[in-house]
Amino acid sequence: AAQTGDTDVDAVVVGAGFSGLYMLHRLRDELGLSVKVIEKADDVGGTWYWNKYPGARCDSRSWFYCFSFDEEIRDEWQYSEKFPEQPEILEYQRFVADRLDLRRDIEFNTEVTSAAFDENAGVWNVETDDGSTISSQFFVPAVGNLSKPYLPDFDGLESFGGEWYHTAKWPEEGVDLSGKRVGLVGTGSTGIQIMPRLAERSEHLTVFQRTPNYGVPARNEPLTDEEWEEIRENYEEMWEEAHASDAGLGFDTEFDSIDEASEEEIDRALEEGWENGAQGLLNVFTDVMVNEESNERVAEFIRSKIREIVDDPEVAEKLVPTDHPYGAKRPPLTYDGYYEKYNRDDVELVDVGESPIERIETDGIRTGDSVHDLDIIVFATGFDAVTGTFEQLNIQGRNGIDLEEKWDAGPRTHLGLAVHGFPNMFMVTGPQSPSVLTNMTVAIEQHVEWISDCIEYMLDNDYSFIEPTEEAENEWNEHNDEVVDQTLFDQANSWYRGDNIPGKESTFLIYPGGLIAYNEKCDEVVENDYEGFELKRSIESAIA
Ligand code: NA7
Repeated sequence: AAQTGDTDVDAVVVGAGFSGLYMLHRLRDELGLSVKVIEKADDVGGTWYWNKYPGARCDSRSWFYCFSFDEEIRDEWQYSEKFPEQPEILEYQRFVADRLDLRRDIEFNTEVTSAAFDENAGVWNVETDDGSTISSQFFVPAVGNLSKPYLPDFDGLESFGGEWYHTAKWPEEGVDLSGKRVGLVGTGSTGIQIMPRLAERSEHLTVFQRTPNYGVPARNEPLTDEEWEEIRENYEEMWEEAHASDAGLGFDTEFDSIDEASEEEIDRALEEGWENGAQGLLNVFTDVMVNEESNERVAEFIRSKIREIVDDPEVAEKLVPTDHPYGAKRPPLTYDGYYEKYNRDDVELVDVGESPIERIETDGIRTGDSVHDLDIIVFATGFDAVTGTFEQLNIQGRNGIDLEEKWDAGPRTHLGLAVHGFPNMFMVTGPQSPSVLTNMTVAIEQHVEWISDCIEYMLDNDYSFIEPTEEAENEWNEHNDEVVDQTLFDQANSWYRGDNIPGKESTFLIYPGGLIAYNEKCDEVVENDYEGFELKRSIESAIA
């Protein structure tokens, strides 16, 4: 084996969410490496540890929002609903961690403050907030895509007389909303999930919406034992289908394009999609994200549904999205009657697209001439997504190359897995990989397996260092640009492109070609002996 020798462990993994847990299992239990996972929180769970806000749920169907790699674990777990709620997903990860005895190699309550590659010794030095440094041969940030919360820099927030919370840092003990006038800022997937709970539990709710979104009902429901029996009977094939599908959920689309069907057939498919819930409406036309006409047909259908549900026509018009194509911003699913809640007398919608939030005052939020009096403000204002999560680790590669600087004009990676200048660093669901455009657990399994197979190949062939070439990285970048140019994604200001963060370069952060094309590309690289990567046996040759 070609381990570099003088290191504390063979691999340091950052994060104990889905990615870090499976990475630890593969490297430790399949390859026999020594691994240390460093986790900021006091438990496993990642995204599902932090996002404890009421109504937090996964928009992927539950039987696919878990691991498939271990048949026993797969068949033993049973989610209680079609779309799992946060506490249950957290419970699932705890179950996996215990079953695979993962906790003993996880250092909880510890934050990585920096990670630097020492090109003289050929090792990674990972510093943590307790003042210690761990050295390792491999460095694997498995930090998810949405782990750096974003709070806009509102003037006057410190003068607010009430309480305020960001949804991604919701307190463990919850928030007492009874009798309170609550303000909700943001109507992305998170705002849409929490809104009905806030409406039900508070005295009065004011929703501050900047951009209306295309909410489609999830049609969440409990899953019975009989339904689970049926799932388990077909689980193997279902998983095969999910792994071989573009979004990791095994859906078939109804029509290739808008011209392929009659008006009646399309109406029927749209109605069915709406009634069936889930991501049904994304699957009516194969070309929904590349053909404006197909897209507009779906968008117009959703607008008509919002107008049907919301009683007050003025409120309905504010909720109807017209500024961007369907799916160009992350299309949210709605739960607990989201649009219906706007028919309540104690719910008010404020259009801050028209009249922006000017400042926060002692009594509440000021927009234009009026102050909206509030006791509690809930910020569902999102994340510095995809790149932000990796950049916050302060990663330095060879010769002090800083990852954040390197990505200043947008991320540069090979396959979203590795970065030129950063030997032996592997990212799980990094920028320019399919990640959040797919069902994350499927994307994670593919990535973790690719990474551990690569490390196994290195050990078997006496290689100590691996790094993608600059040329391969440039090609991957160009390919990403080419694919995204064919889509409608550039017609929205979205976190997919970093547009939500002031000063962040606007560039598409995720591989937009789907899992099928992506997996083929990853397999091809392996078949061609890690084409696009340089493999080295000594540090001298690695930094030459
Ligand atoms: P998102 O999707 O980034 O949503 C953030 C929301 O906050 C969105 O409605 C924003 O409006 C709004 N926002 C952000 N800044 C402001 C200011 N300054 N004033 C008013 N409104 C503002 O984050 P989520 O947490 O909902 O979802 C993230 C992902 O998690 C989700 O897509 C799933 O993949 C899971 P905007 O649309 O920018 O006008």
